[in-house]
Amino acid sequence: MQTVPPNSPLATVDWRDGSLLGPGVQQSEKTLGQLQAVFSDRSEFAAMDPSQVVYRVQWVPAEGANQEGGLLWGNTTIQPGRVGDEYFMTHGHFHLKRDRAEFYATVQGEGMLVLMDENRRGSYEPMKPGSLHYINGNVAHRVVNTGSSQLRFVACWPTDAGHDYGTIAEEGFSLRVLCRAGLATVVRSDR
Ligand code: PAN
Ligand code: ZN
Repeated sequence: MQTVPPNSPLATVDWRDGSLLGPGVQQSEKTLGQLQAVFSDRSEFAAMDPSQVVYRVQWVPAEGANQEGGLLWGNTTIQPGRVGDEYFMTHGHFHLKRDRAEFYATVQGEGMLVLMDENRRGSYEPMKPGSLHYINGNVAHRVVNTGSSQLRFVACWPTDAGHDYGTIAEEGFSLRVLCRAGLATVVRSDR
């Protein structure tokens, strides 16, 4: 009988921090300067170094770009920090294909997953190691690092979801997470 050789796994996840290793792994980073539209305190923002990295993303495509029915796997690492009272966070987005859902699961650190539907109804979920979050389609999502160490989470989302950053850059989220008297506090932020 002939033995059957295995295929290689897509990549390796280091479960200590959620990071990805493998030839197909891609990465990007967002600096403070690229997040000008999202922080509310413009004068504090202007005094900070725009080249400072706020978060890094890794992902591995499992199928060709925009493949309907395909999935992507990735992770995000958000540095601790604040612009004035407002914690470092991701830009946040709706998916371009609005009905595409997503999973997030926290590996390290603490934070908030901030959600907003297309009628600007906001909600949020605390993130801590092990917390699993399901993001419905048609819901914008952003992660805020409210802790004093890196916040790291893994994610799985449809290959053809895409990212609509423009709506958030123009209209913002309806909730903001601020440090008030040393505590992470969620406030309304309607425009
Ligand atoms: C995540 C996010 C990642 C970075 O992979 O893209 O956390 O956040 P922004 O895309 O808002 O900058 C995801 O939600 N993908 O769909
Ligand atoms: Zn997403």
